Amino acid sequence: MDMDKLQRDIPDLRSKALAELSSLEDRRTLDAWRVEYLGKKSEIAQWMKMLGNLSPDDRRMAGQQIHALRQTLESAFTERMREMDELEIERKLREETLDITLPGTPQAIGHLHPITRILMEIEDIFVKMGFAVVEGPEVETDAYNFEMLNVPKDHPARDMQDTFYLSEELLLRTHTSPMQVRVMEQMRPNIPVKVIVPGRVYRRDEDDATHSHAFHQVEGLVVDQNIRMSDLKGTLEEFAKALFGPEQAVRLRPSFFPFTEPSAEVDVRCIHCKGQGCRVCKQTGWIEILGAGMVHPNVLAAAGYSPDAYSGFAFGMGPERIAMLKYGISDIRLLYQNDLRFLRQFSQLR
Ligand code: 2NL
Repeated sequence: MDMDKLQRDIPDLRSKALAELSSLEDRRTLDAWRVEYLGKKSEIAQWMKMLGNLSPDDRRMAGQQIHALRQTLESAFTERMREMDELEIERKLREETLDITLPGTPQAIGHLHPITRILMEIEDIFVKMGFAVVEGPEVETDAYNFEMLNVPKDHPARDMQDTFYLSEELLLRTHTSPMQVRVMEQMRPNIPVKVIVPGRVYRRDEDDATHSHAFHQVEGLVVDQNIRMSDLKGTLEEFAKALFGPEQAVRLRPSFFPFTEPSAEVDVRCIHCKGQGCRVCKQTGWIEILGAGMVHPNVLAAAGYSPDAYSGFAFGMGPERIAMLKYGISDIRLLYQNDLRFLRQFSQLR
C-alpha cells in the first residue's frame, strides 16, 4: 500500500462520502451508502486488511487515520439517520394533524319565551324589595276568586270578569288575587304580608289583537300596620325605575276596583317617546301599566284582619301588556302561537 496515495485518498473519500450523505433523502439510499462506505467491501475495509503490509510506523499512522475516518463517517451516518427520523415524524404530524380549531356542529339550545323572561324580570325586582314569590291553583272556588274579594254574586264586576266554570262553585281564576287571600289567611297573625303572585289567569273573552281567554298576571300585596298610599306609590316608582330605567316616573289616576279603596290606574312615562307624546301613548306622554289601590276593608276582614288595626296595598299587572310595550308587539296572539319566526326574535335579548 502506497502511503502517499493513502494521504490523498483518505481526505478525498471523506469529502466524497460526506457530500453524498448530505444529499440522501430516504432510508433505502442511506442504507446503500452505509454498505458502500462502511460495509465489508468498502474502501475502508480493504485498507484495513492491507495495513499488515506496512511498516510498524506507517501502520500505526495509517491505522489511526483510517480509524478516524471511519468514526467520522459513522457519526455522520448516525446524525443523518436522526435527522431523517425527525423529518419523518414532522411529516407524519403534518399529515395526521386534526384541526381541532374547526367549529363544531351548532346545537339549537333554545331560549326563554318573552313572557317567561318578563315574569322573571318582574319577580327579580320585587324579590330585591323583600317580597316573597308565591304561586297558586288555576282552578279556584267562587268564594276565593270573587266573594272574599268583595265581589258578591250579583256584583256588576262579574260581567267583566266572566270566566270558565267547572261547576257552580269551581271556576278558572280571573286573577291571581285568590292566592293572595289564601296567603293572608295562612300568614295570620304574622305580619307583614309581602308577596307577589305570578300566574296564568282566564276570562270569557273573544280572542283578538289585545284580548286573550288565557293570559298572565302578576299581583302584589302588602299588609301590615300603618301601610299607606305613599308606600304603594314608592314601591311602584322603584319598580318602574328598575324595569324601564332610572329616569322613570309614575302617575296615579283615580279608578275603581271592587277589592281596593281608593283605587288607581298607574301610568309610567311613555317608554317610546320618553313623555314627548307619540302614537303609542296617544300624545299623552303616559302609558298605563298597572292597576292598584289600598286593600278594601271588606277584603281585609274576609281574610281575618281587622281593618281598624291593619291596612295594605295591592296592585296587578299584565306581563303580556308589558312585553308588548317593551318589545313593540302589536298582537297578543303572537305570544301564544309558538311561531318560531316570531319567537326567535327574542333569542338575543338579555
Ligand atoms: C289590573 C288591576 C289589581 C289588585 C289587582 C288585589 C288583591 C287583593 C286585594 C286587593 Cl288580595 N287587591 N289586587 C288590586 C288592584 C288592581 O289589578 O289592572 N290588573 C291587570
